[in-house]
Amino acid sequence: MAQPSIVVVGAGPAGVRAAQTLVAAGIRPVVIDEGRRAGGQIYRRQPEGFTRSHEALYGTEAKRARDIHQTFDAMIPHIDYRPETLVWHISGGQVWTVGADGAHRSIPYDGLILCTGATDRVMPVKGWNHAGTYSLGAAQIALKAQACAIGSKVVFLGSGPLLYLVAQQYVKAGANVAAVLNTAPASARIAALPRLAAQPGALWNGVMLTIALKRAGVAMHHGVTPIEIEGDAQNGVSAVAVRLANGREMRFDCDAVGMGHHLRPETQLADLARCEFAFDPAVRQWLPVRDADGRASVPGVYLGGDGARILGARSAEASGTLAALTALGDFGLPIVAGERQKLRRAIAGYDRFAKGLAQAFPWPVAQAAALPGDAIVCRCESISAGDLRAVVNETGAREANRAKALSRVGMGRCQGRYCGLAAAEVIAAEAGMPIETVGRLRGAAPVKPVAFCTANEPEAPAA
Ligand SMILES: Cc1cc2nc3c(=O)[nH]c(=O)nc-3n(C[C@H](O)[C@@H](O)[C@H](O)COP(=O)(O)OP(=O)(O)OC[C@H]3O[C@@H](n4cnc5c(N)ncnc54)[C@H](O)[C@@H]3O)c2cc1C
Repeated sequence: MAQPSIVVVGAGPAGVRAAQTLVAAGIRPVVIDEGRRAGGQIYRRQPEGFTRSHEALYGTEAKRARDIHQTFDAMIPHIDYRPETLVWHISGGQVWTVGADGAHRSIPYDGLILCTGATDRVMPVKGWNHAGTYSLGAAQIALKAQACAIGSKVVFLGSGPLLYLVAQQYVKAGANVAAVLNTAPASARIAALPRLAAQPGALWNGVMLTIALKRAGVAMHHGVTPIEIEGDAQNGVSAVAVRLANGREMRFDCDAVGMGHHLRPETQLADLARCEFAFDPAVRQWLPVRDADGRASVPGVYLGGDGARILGARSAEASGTLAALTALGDFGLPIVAGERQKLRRAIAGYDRFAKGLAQAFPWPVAQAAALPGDAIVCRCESISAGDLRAVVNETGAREANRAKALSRVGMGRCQGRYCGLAAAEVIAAEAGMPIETVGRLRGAAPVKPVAFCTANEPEAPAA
């Protein structure tokens, strides 16, 4: 076969390492990323002209960030790099893209390596639709990319490692953090310690974050039950009301909330590529199936990084490399013997740690069942928990896509990225069914909105 044409989607740690592996083997891959600059989420770069150092921006991860950025920059002459380009569909052996210039292209591939990363996993709270409520990731992006805080007095609410990381980044940047409110009980973190010990460095970083927040005098509570994010349409968020683990109710005044419960893989492109999915009870999510070497269930499609399973940035580098090596091997190109085995072993360690994180920061399932009827679940379409429950009870819709069709939950701009998992929990609780029987919202093209004029343009050949 002539040199295979390989497309890598995503230029985060997984995509960068996948592309680097291909380039080292003499392939010139197409690398597509929606972002203006490569780096992905954790190593998100500031726009040109901003001058904060890697150390100021990435703290303990500065060295790795610099390495990823320099590796990518050095690789640009050897790849077909398409920044600010959204892959909005995959079909017929082609990825369909729209670029910042509005141009629409379809790119055929022999091999496709999906390194699409993650988004926040969010459990709704009554009042989270008030202006000033951001996901944790968005709160971090504001700080990392633009040096802006989301408010002048911020409460962080939810669970997961990002809760503490972003709060500490805000403190370090001089922002006023009113409280860190963790829905996970302290006992969960203690029970998870044996698994978390699989990555002692990461565990230590987590401990240091908590110590830094304590030293900064930030109020921190575990095992909280959110009651409401208070506010009004005129002024936005004004406070967060919660029940503490000891049963006492408390209000924390604030003008912004950063909220999230760890992450979910960004799987819509894998879905459009017709990859098989399997339910993972540890995280209560449907994830694309991949074998130990990164192959998806569809020949020629490979999965790397958090887009397949949330295992963190270091694992993303390893699994991106592994996916590319596997693709090379499948195309009959030579690869170093033993390399894949080393990567598989490393990924197994990250996997154990990730299971520890899932145990330490459980998704607050009971919160979905207890959501008041007027609490919004789908912010894009303003669908409340009551609307969704009515559809379940009045129409018998107990499958996620059916409930979507009848209620419009997950039908807006985010295509269910932010509400899909919570909506499934609301349906499962109302119908008294196990969550896996509700299924998952199917990915649909376009995965993100594209302009009508763009979609209507005739197909143009790849540049
Ligand atoms: C908002 C956010 C902040 C995070 N911050 C941290 C942190 O500070 N520390 C930490 O340890 N972990 C953080 N994480 C976890 C983080 O995702 C890492 O585990 C790591 O970045 C994963 O690497 P990756 O290459 O798999 O994905 P990412 O780094 O997420 O890269 C995926 C890339 O794919 C691109 N992409 C996705 N879909 C498409 C599409 N349809 N078309 C074109 N391009 C697409 C995205 O633009 C992105 O650049 C964060 C996650 C999120 C969602």
